[in-house]
Amino acid sequence: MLRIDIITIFPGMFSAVLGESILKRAQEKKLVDFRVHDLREFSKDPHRKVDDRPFGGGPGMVMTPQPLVDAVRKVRGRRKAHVIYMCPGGAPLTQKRARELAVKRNLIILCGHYEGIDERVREMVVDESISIGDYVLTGGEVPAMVVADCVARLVPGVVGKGESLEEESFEGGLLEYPHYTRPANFCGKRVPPVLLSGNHQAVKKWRMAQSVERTQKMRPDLLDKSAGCGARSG
Ligand code: 9WO
Repeated sequence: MLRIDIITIFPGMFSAVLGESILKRAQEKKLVDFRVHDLREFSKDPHRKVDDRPFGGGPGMVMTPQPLVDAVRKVRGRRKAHVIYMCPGGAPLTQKRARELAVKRNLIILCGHYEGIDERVREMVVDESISIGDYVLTGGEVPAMVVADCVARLVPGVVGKGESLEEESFEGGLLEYPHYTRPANFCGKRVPPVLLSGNHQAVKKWRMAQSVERTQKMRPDLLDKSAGCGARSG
């Protein structure tokens, strides 16, 4: 079972995301074990401080190394764990990287705040920094939820039919085709007739063409990549 530990100064932020829907069911089915830890519990400061002023001056505060390093060491225990720091300057999160993370047994995700973390935390306990995009948020918690979600859903059994996983965007290097369901005519907008034809070959061909067209329009960069490994859509 994949265990994901999240170390944060705002543990309450995770209750809704991990307590609903697929991620909740994944825990009930004992497929994934999420554990959220309050960083302040690991501070040796009498006031449970986890930040201090930056050496060399400058604005804001920096997260002190002791609580973070001790939290990782305590949470990790004797387990072999991969420690991730959520940071705009990290390696971009991709579906490929999510797949690689999903086969690990233990992930520990650190959520930063203020101006960031003391550099010695990276040197001592962080294995990898990951970014979910080129923008700066108020903290690492939302990015940590994104990583937890996209990794957990790849654990076998978490998402219903294995089939739907394979057809997901990015898996085959193409964007997903358009989806339609009842009613066949909604506000005068009709479902493409091929989808009502019962001709599975024709449907598959139409969907592939739609995926390629959408990818060309929205994400031509994916086509360059997938051209190298044989593009396939869902
Ligand atoms: C902020 C930042 C800005 C530009 C280049 C590198 C940077 N690193 C950080 C940083 O570590 N910020 C800390 C975590 C403190 C401020 C809130 N934090 C944060 C993480 N904001 N946004 C992210 C984040 C993480 C992953 N993907 C996108 C954004």
